[in-house]
Amino acid sequence: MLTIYSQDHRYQDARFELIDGKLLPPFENPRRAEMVLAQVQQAKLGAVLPAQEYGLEPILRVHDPGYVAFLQTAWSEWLAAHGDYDALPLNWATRTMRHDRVPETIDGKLSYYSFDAGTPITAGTWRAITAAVNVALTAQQQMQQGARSAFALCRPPGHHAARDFYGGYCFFNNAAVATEAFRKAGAARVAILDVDYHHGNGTQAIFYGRSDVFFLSLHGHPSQEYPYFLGYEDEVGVGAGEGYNRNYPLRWGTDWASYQTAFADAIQHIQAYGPDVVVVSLGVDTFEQDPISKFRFKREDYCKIGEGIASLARPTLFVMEGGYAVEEIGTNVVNVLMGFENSKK
Ligand code: OKP
Ligand code: ZN
Repeated sequence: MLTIYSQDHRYQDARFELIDGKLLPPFENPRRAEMVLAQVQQAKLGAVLPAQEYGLEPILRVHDPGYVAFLQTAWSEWLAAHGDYDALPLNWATRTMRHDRVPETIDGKLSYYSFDAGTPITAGTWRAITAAVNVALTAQQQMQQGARSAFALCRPPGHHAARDFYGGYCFFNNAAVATEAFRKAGAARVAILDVDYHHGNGTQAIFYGRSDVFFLSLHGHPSQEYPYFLGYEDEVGVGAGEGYNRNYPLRWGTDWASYQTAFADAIQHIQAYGPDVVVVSLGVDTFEQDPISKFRFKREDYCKIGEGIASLARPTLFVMEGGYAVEEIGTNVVNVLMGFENSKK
């Protein structure tokens, strides 16, 4: 399997992350992608190719122009207002407040366009997030040119980012941009399977009213786990999209034995949908040693994820999302990809 990688992910390198009331070294850091790349090379998964440039047009098929423009200048505006510190919002428009006015100042715009305070904007954020999209689009183009599968080693991740807001370490929704590129290239139906520990709220929201993209997610139950306000079972899509969204919220402590029924159900629904392409939002923060998550996956369980996806026998794009047990992240990701490769027919 081909891997697409860009070193420019290193430009997203925050000084700290606000978590559990503490300022800690960021869980979402450059070593994550470096460890995955090292394992891809060690396991001889296949060639590693650099990303091509695609500009803003494919991003604007998913994201709001005002949001994209905000991200492009957010750092310089923050730097001018406050100096060389990571940019973070501190309040949000909750119930009874207005969502129909975009504030003029950088602090107001950070609040308007985000949903958490755990996602710092830094000097290099724009460069890193455009590179991550280009990684996903390069992988998509390789498949358009005939590759049966590819691994987009994106960083930062994307599945929490919606049309016009960021959060959960995510700014541009890499998987959603690749999905729209597949549609533009002629795929009639795309299924997105999100196996990251956290619900892919951004991806769900982007495709919620559509039947041409079927979103399925297995994740920590929103009554216990981030992002808390989306990811319940009764979210089935709306209008033309009704029936094309499926959530499998699972409780803290879920291990492979209690995951596999939901996983098999998701695989069966994807096969019944008959997609031209499967996009996998691949997070390995389901791992038992993950520092911010509460599932109990073991190393070898990741092979079974890959095997289950391979049983679909469809063109498959893997897009990197979360995973914060940095020492093991590469092994776990490569176990999914090798499980897929080794059980292909
Ligand atoms: C991004 B991805 C845990 C706080 C979690 C944000 C997590 C973002 C995960 N106590 N904060 O889905 O891996
Ligand atoms: Zn996650």
